[in-house]
Amino acid sequence: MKLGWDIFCTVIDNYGDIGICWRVARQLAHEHGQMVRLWVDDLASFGMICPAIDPTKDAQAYEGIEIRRWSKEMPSVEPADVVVEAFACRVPAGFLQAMAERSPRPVWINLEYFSAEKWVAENHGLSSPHPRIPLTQYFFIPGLGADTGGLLGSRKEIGSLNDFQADQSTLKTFWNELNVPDDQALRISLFAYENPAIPGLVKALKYAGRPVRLLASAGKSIGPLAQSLNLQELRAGEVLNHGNLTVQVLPFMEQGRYDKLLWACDVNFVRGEDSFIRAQHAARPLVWQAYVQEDGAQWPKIDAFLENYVLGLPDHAGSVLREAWRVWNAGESRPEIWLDWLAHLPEYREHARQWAGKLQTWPNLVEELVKFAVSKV
Ligand code: TRH
Repeated sequence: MKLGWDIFCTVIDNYGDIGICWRVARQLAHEHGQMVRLWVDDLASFGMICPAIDPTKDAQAYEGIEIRRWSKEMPSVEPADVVVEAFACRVPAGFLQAMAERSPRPVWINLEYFSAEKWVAENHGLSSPHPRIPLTQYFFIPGLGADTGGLLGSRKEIGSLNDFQADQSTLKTFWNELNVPDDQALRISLFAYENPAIPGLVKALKYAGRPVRLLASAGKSIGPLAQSLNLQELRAGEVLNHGNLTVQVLPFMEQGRYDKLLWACDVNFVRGEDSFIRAQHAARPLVWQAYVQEDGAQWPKIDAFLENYVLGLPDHAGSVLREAWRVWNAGESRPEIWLDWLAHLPEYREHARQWAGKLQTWPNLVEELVKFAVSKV
């Protein structure tokens, strides 16, 4: 069933909010034939992950999706069949009124952040009637396993991952384009916040006993990375050699290319929400830095995820992984933990492969969204 969708996205901070909305929009349009209009309040951030859009335009179309600047003065438009407020952002009062007056009324969805916590299955799909207007909103919550909103990931893109990872000539071209030599070094991508744990990791990588190339994305992690190399600053394109460790700073790149970086690397350090989910699909060992929330609300999320993720790992490998993730999220500079963790990489690699396979058997976020919307229109 072809439905029209209005997706509203406010960029609170960083790139995850628009990163997720852009994926949802593309998968809806390209894999489910849906008509999507994406409203974004910060087109400059959008332009970072999708340089093909023009951040100065109020309205444009790209990849079959209508992209609209969401500013205070919202034009008067007829709401679509489905209205998605991403991450509890709020549509303007006038638009809400237009939704109430529309016949039939749109399916109104609040798309929440992912969590592996148990409350997700209990709350996913619940409805919340508006106190004054005749509209009901539904909570759509991504999570792990049945009874949740599932995990975000284009079936088409994930389907091409195995071929990409197995095709030496594709990989070679990919690395060439990033000026990364075709050598035997362990390639580790680094996308993190200003994490004080970085110096401890860098120290351990210097003593890893094998060549390592740390591919750091330009952005927040560069300060502590420079500090760990006794430098004032580091710029995109710089390559520094410290014995067995080479540090290379990558420019911030188009989203699809960043996904491929995760597929191509041996290990991925990721953050927030979207890169975290991408790294799980990439079937490679990962370390996650959660977005810090008030009152340490990120810790139950980290624990709940690890509770699921370490299942099936041998006891010692599992506890080393837990400790490494704890240290990384607590911002502790502890080289010895990383040396232990490096020793377990072959087990983590096999485990990551199995985990990625398991994800494919769980609900797919956009497929669930479509089913849900169709059941309510
Ligand atoms: O940027 P983030 O820290 O976003 C976070 C989270 O979404 C968090 O949940 C939210 O509350 C907070 O923002 C406000 O990390 P995340 O989620 O991984 O999003 C990064 C996006 O940027 C993702 O779509 C991948 C993309 N990206 C690129 O397109 N190119 C790049 O070079 C890199 C490094 C990332």
